[in-house]
Amino acid sequence: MAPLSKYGPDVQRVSAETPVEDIIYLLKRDGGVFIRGLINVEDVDKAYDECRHRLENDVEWNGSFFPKETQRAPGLIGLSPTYAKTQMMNPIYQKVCDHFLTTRSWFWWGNEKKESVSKPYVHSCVAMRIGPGGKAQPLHRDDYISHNHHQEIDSWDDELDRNRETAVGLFVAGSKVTKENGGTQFIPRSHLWGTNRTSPPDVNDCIFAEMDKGDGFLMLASAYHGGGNNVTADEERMVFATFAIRGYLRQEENQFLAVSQDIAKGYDRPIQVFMGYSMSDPACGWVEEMDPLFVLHPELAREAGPKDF
Ligand SMILES: O=C(O)CCC(=O)C(=O)O
Ligand SMILES: [Fe+2]
Repeated sequence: MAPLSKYGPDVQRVSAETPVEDIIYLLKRDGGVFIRGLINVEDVDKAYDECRHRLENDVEWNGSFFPKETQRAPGLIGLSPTYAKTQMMNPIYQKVCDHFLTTRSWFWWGNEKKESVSKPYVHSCVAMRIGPGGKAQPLHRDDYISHNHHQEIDSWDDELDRNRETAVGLFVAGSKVTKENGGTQFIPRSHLWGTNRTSPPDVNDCIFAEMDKGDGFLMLASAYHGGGNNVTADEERMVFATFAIRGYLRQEENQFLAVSQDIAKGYDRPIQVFMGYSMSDPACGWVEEMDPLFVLHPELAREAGPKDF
């Protein structure tokens, strides 16, 4: 990975017009990058309206991962078509996920050498609103969910690290997000750390994901981070969080149960595929030995019919 000298050493804030290659470079270097104005403010407001009822009727979390002041709205695909279309399917996010999370492997099939390509799909989609007084989350790596175990590295190597990440996150600001109202705490370059470090992640090493409404923060799931402290008297910090994962790993949020088939049927094909109504090649995800897309589109059964993987 050749360094791009136009970028200073800090975690960068780039515009949505930045070439995606640069964004990928910055993620490999720093583990996270801010994209200013990633999502139209009107679309963010609409997505907020579509999930507000769920947020406001949330059940208090029992444990330390979320403070009682944080209200969540999981299952965003079922709640907010605007979120699904404008955030989860955002073209920059999709390209970044394709880059980090597509798995290519070859294997013998008798005498034949076969290659399989498994594409990423959605892992979880949750809106999180931290209310006044909410305490910071423990710093964590989101890929602990997938038992990802890391070797310590000095810098990213395109060949050696092609399968390093299991998931990629996108946080979109649904309100102004500041250090004071609970902006995500994030340790730059901690995606390079080994799992077996003997000291815990230190909040003094964090930067804060301060954003205007509609800005995005892309983050590799191996980077240490956590929701921040909301020390304000009256501000709510609203963020939409999307994660995508390699196609052969289990989704964090089970989209087949979280989103009704009727709602899934109403979405267009790329969203259905990204939700998991698709095969992870060569052979994960089938139903009746067929591509699961046929469940939403029975007319595809003949075309999808049982065949070699
Ligand atoms: O609320 C945030 O800023 C981060 C949330 C988070 O890291 C998580 O829920 O895993
Ligand atoms: Fe997290």
